Amino acid sequence: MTIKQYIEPVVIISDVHVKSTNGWKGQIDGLRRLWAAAGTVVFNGDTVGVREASDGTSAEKILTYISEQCAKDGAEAVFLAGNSDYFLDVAKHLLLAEGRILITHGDAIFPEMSPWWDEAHLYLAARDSALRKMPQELRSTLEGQLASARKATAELAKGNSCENNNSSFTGRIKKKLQSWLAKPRKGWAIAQTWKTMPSMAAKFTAQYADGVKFIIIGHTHRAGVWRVADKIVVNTGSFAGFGQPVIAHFTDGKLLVQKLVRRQDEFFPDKTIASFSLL
Ligand SMILES: [Mn+2]
Repeated sequence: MTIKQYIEPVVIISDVHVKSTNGWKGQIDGLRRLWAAAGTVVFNGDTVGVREASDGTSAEKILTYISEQCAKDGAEAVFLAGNSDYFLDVAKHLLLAEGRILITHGDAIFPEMSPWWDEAHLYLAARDSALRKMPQELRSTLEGQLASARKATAELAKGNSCENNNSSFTGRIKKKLQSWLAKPRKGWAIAQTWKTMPSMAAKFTAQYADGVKFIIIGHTHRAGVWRVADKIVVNTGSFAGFGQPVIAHFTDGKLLVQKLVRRQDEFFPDKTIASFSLL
């Protein structure tokens, strides 16, 4: 496998979830301090959640704007696909440090993608079918697993957009009611997912990328660093809502995880909460 040389320091963030409303440029500008000293910024999935913002700007154009802001600050932006922006024509993972660090959004580590989700069972079936259609030797590889996750997400999105177009007013009310009723169950499912996420990430790494020591993900919107057996799991969290994201920072054989502070609409790197030497 060939690994591209990325200019260090490499900064990794996830789940920016750029707003689809007018404030999207300001939101991106508020992140510039995060890559001020970086050579490369990896946006580890769910950077955008919609194909088009309300002002008509496409997801691809929003990414171009992000790339331009990074370039102004001397950093190259690298985008990976998450489950919300599965449609982007970009990779779903990246290996750093001679393959010892795996960066991927994290939806693929759960067979159901988002176990708290109402349609988890549909996704599970779609993922299963995508895997069954794959040549056997590909199924148990990292690439095969990630491809099946992306395929299942795309399958489901296709189904949902038909449903939305045809849904009646009473149908929509019914759906809303159902989602309110499901709230306590959902809260429990999210808490369960947060609990199992480190072990699921470590298991996924051991199964499909065993040479990897560090797996850096996002997706569950809960930031943190965990050691599970011989793997280190880093979750960089999310910028959506009241999320408390962190950044991972790789340079000179050292991996740091840094807290961020938010002042109004701007994020600034703060205390280092974990540091690892890969040398
Ligand atoms: Mn996600």
